[in-house]
Amino acid sequence: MERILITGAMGQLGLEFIKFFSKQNVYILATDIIKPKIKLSCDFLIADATNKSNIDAIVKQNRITTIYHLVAVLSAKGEKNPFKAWQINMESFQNIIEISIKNNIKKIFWPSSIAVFGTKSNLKNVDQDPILNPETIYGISKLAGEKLINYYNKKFNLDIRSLRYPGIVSFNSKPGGGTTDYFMEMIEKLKQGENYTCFLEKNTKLPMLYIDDAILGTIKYMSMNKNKLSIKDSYNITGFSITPLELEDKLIKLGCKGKVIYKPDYRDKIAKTWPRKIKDEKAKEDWDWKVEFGIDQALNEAFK
Ligand code: AKB
Repeated sequence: MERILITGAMGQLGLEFIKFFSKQNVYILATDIIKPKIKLSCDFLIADATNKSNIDAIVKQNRITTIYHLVAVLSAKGEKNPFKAWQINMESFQNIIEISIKNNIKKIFWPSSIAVFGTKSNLKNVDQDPILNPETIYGISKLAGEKLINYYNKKFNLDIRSLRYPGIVSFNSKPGGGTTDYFMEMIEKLKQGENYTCFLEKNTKLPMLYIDDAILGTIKYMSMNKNKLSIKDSYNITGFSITPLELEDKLIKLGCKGKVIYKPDYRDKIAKTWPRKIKDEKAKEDWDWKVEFGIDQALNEAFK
């Protein structure tokens, strides 16, 4: 039986991966530095992924075969303390690599992000392999991780895989510390008839992806034969692109009464260094990546 360790499991992605894996015939162990706020359908341990010996012991004791390493300080929070963000993102990443080599871990998943792109990446519609000049510490750590994935794949024949997620849209699990968080925040406020102060400029367009697409796509990608995957670092994937104003219009049409006040801050500057659209042809070609949900289906879920 596959025995999966999920680190950073109490985040937006972790909780959804737990939900998905709970319905499969696999063992799941979730870890995080914060306690679960809800009852989990799997085992849970408090563990800091920057503590290598502790994670190593957990992997051994629980006979882990696969790791989803989801620990990350995201873009907006990272800019508040870049040294800490780099330390957490990279130290935990390196620990997982070393532990995986030592313990013969079969497969590792590590999410990358649209934050690896930058103003030189042709942001109108970015290719799989453009110039990459990330301008946030989060983006720099994701790019470094991508390069290391390629290196460790070659050097140690480690099967570590990665996807460049756009902003993830989810309503049951909340994001935290990201630039694309505005999307869920605006919906939550306007749905309650409250006003929302948006930290992005109204026409700042960003790519987003509904959580179910993100989870199912990741699972499909992880199940592929490694030889079929021509991209050895991280694949572009995307769902839909939207501006805050377009989202506001849709929410008004859905009957929301609250207003949006636009007060762009440093997060808008971050968003302006990220793509408006993403080309995900390589993922479509290599592992049949498909999007099922558009913005309207995602909003239906939010208003269910
Ligand atoms: C963030 O906004 O920092 C993340 C991301 C796009 O990686 N959601």
